[in-house]
Amino acid sequence: MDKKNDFSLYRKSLKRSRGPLLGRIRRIFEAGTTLGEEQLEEIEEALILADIGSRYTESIIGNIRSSMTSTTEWTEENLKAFLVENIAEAVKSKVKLTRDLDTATPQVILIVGVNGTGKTTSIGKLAYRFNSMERKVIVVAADTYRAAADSQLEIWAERAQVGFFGGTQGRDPAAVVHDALNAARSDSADIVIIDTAGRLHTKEPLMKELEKISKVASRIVEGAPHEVFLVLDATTGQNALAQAKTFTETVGITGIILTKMDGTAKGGILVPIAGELGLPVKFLGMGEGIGDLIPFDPVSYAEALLS
Ligand SMILES: Nc1nc2c(ncn2[C@@H]2O[C@H](COP(=O)(O)OP(=O)(O)OP(=O)(O)O)[C@@H](O)[C@H]2O)c(=O)[nH]1
Ligand SMILES: [Mg+2]
Repeated sequence: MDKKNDFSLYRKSLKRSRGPLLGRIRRIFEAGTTLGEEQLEEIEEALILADIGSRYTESIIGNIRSSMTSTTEWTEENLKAFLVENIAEAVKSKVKLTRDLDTATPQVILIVGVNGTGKTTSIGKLAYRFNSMERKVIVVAADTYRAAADSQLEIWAERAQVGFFGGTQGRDPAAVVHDALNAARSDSADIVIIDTAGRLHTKEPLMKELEKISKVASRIVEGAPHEVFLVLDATTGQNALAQAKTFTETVGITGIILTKMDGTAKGGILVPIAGELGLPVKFLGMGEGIGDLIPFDPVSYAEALLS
C-alpha cells in the first residue's frame, strides 16, 4: 500500500470520470487556442457534467476568468494544471486530519449510510487496512434486520483476518453493540468497527436507533463512538450530497467514505461533499477487492481526475 500504488488506483478508478472531462477539454483546444467566453462555457459544462457542482464550478470559472489576462497563453496543459490546483484546493481546505487512533481503547468507529452504499464492504476493507497496521480489530454486526447481514460481515472478517461479533437477527442493535464492546474490552481490542443496517435518511425511527447505539457505546467506552463514518455511493451523484446533508443534521458525522469511485463518471461529486459541506472525506472505495479502499488525498484525487 505505498504511495505509487495508491496513485495508480486513483487513476484507474477515476477513469470514467476523467475520460469525458478530458475529452471535452481537448475539443476546446482542437478548435482554437484562445480562451473566450464560449470556451469558458464549455469548461463550465464539462465540470458540471462531472458533478463538481455549480458552486465550485462557478468559482473555478471565475478564477480562470480573472487570470485570463495575466496568463499569456492558455494551452490544454496549463488549463489542466490550473484545474488540478483549483480542485485540490477546493477539497483540501476543509479536510481535517484523521484522528489519532491511539487515544482511547478501543477506538469505536460507527458506520452508517443508506442501503447498498457499501458499508459492509468498506468495513471489510478498513478492517484489513487496520489489521495490516498491527491493530487488533473486531467488527460488529449491528445490522439485525436483514437476514444474512451478519454472515456477509463474517465473511469479510475472515478475509481480513480480524475478530467478529455477530448479532442474531431481530435483536436490538444497541444491545448487540453493548455486548460487543464489553467483549472487545476484555479482548483488549484496539479498534471496533460497527456495521449498521442501511437506512433511509428520511426515516426517523431508524435515525433514532443510531442515537441509541451511540448512547450505549458511550456508556461502555469513554467518548465512543470516536468516529462516525457516513458511507456514500459516488454513483448516485447529487443524491449522495443530499444524503450527506440530512445525515449530518441528525447524527454527528465525523467523516465520509465515498465508495464506487471506479464505477462512475460522477467522481466530481467529492468536490461539493468535501468543499461545500465541509465534511472530511477519509477514504475512497475504488473496487470490490479487499485492498480497494485508500485514504483520501486531495492532490492525488485532483491529478487523477485530470491527467
Ligand atoms: N465497484 C465497487 N463496488 C463496490 C464498492 N464498495 C461496495 N461495492 C459493492 O456494492 C454492493 C453493496 O455493498 P454492501 O457493502 O453490501 O453495501 P451495504 O451498504 O452494506 O448494504 P446494506 O447492508 O444492504 O445497506 C456490493 O455488491 C459491493 O461489492 C466499490 O468501492 N466499488
Ligand atoms: Mg451491509
